[in-house]
Amino acid sequence: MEKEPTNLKVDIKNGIGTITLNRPKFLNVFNEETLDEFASILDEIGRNENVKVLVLLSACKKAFTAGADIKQMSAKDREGGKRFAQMGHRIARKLETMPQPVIIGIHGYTLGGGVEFACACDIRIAAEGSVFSQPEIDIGVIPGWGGTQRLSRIVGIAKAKEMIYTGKRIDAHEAMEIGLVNHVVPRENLEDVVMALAETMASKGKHALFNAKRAINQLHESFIEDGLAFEVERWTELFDTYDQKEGMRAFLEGRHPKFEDR
Ligand code: DAK
Repeated sequence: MEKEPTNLKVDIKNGIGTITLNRPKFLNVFNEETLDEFASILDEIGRNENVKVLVLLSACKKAFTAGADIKQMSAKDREGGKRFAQMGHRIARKLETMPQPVIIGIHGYTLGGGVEFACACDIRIAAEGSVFSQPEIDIGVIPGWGGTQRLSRIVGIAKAKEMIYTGKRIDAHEAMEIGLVNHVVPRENLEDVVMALAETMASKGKHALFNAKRAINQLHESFIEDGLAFEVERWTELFDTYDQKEGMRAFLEGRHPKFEDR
């Protein structure tokens, strides 16, 4: 890392990278400095051969994040606004396309850009009491970091339209009902549940894990035929790996596989 991040904490252990948003005084809102830090850390983790799973958490008691920094945004002209939108877009795209699956552990307010980043992650786990909304309509804009596209795909067009057109808040249970989050857990268990899931995923073979993410994402990237063809290619590629042979052999021998990431 060129410069130590000031608004985020990073930890890498046992194949799991953890990024913790750490601007609690400002409800973890994303200003340009935080977006820049986030982007470089994601680039580094994406390249890190030792990280199999990425986890996102928040060190702010009250919020995962209150979204983009409205103060900073309000001072922007058209060009500045565009640059701000592009910075957020790049981060969401990095989360979505980096090789490692990303698990996000959410508590408290997760608003605007926070929901948009969450939608770019692979698995969302929410604590009881979490509050979600796309409130941009209330500040005269629309979700600008991919929310119109990704939220609609995840919860369906009708629910996404209702959230985006009204800016209404939903709680963790409604978020679960509409498919926005995978699980709702007590606040005090959030980090443990997220880390246990990350450990389970990190115990799998890296190539299979990464190819599964690429193949599933491809469904969103193109028409279904292309997705299926892409899945076949990813599947075929795995037959060149040791882990595929070990995995199938172990199954036939009735034992647990010992994956070696090759
Ligand atoms: N930006 C800047 N400051 C914020 C903030 C935000 N998003 N949210 C909260 N704060 C600040 C408050 O102004 C307050 O500052 P001080 O007065 O202490 O200086 C401090 O954080 C604590 O907030 P509150 O006093 O309001 O605390 P409460 O517990 O009463 O309420 C709240 C917490 C999160 C419910 C409330 O603060 C709130 O509703 N905040 C606004 C949340 C929001 O609207 N978020 C969405 C942001 S928009 C685009 C690019 C990007 C976007 C869209 C378009 N293009 C260029 C196309 C993206 C947008 C967003 O994410």
